Amino acid sequence: MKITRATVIVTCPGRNFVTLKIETDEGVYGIGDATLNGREKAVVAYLEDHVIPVLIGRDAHRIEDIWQYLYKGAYWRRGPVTMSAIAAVDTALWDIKAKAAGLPLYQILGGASREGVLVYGHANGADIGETADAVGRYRDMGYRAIRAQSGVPGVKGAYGVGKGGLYYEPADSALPEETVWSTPHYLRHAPKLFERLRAEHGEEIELLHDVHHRLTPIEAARLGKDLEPFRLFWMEDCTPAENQEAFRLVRRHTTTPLAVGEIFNSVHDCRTLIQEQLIDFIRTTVVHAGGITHLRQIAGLAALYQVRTGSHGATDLSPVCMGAALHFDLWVPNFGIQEYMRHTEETDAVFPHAYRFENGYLHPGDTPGHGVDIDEALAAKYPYNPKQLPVARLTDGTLWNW
Ligand code: CS2
Ligand code: MG
Repeated sequence: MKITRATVIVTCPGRNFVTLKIETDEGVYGIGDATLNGREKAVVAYLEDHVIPVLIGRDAHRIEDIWQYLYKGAYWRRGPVTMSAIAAVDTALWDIKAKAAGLPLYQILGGASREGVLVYGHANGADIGETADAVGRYRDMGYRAIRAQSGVPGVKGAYGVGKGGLYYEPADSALPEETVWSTPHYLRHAPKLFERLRAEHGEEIELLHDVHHRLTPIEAARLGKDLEPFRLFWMEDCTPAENQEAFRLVRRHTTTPLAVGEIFNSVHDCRTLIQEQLIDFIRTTVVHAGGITHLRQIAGLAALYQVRTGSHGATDLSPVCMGAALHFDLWVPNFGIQEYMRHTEETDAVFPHAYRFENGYLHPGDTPGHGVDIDEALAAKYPYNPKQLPVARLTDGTLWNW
C-alpha cells in the first residue's frame, strides 16, 4: 500500500489544531495530530518542507521503518517540533493499518486490557468555594477523578483557573500574557483547598492537582508533605524536570504520588525518573512523544518499574490525539489514568469521533482505525488565529516558570 499524498490541515474551531492526512493508492487514508500549542507553524513547516517529500511512494504498512527513518534520518534528534511531526505521521499510519485490517486500533496493539479508560476532568474556580462547587458539578457528570485548581489570594492569573465555564484555555492572546506568581501565597493556600474538598466531597473521589512547574525541589517536597493527609491521586509537575535528579529530593520527603511528563518528547527525558522510581505516573502523550510507536517504548520501560501512564489530555491535544490515546490506554498493561478536558462543540464538529464518555470512563469505540476523522470543508471555515501561552513573573519581576 503506497503513500500517494500527504497534506497538513490547520484549523481554529475555537483553538488552533494542526492535522496531518496521509492518503494511499488503495483509497485508505489516516490522520494524525501535529498540534504544538503556541508553536503550531513550526510543525507545519517541518512537515511540509522536510517530512512529506520523503513519505511519498513509501509502503504505508512499514510504520517502524518510517519512524526510524524520520528519527535517525533527520540527524537532529528529539525536540518537540521534530517529535510532534513524527507523531503525526506515526498516528496516521497506525490509523491506516487498523482501517485496512478492519479493526479498531486497540485490537492491533494487543486487544483491550480493561473495559474502559478512567479519566479525570478539570474543576477550577476563582477561590476555594468556587472550586468546591465545580468539583460537585464534575461529580454530578459522573467523573470519578477530578483535578482541582483554584485562584490564589495575592496571585494574579494563577495557573489552571478558567475565565468562566467548562473550558479552560491558557493560550488565549496573540502575544504572551504576563501573569504574576508568588510561591509563599500558593504554599499557604493549596493545602486549604484540599482540606475543604475532602471535607465537602468525602474520601471516595480521586483528587489531582497540577503545580505546573512553579516550585523548587525543596518547596515541592514541603507541599507534597502538607498534602499527604488529603490523599491525592497525584501531584503533577511539582518542579521543572529537565534535571531529572531533582526529583530525588522531592521523593525522599513525601509519599504524595508524583506525575511528570506532559512536555517530554522522548524516553530519554524520563529514563532516570523511571529507572530510579522517582515518579509514579508518566504523562507523555501520543502527539508530543513520537506517536504510538514511541509511547509504547516509554510505557514498556515504565512497566518494568511499576510506573503507570497518565497521558496529557488538555484541549490543545486535538480529538485525533485523544482518540489515538484512548486506544493506547485501553490496551497498555500499566495504564493509570487519562486526562480529559472536553473540547468545544465547534471542535467536536470538525473532528467527528467514535469515543464516548460514560460514568467516569471513556471508551475509544469500535470503528476501524482510531475512530477520529476530520471534516475538511468545516475545518476550512476556521482560519488559523495566532495564540501563545502566558509567561509568569515573580512579584519583583523575575521571569519564572509558567
Ligand atoms: C496542563 C495543560 O493539562 C495540563 O495538565 O498542564 O493545561 C498545559 O498547560 C497546556 O496543555 C499547555 O499547552
Ligand atoms: Mg499539566
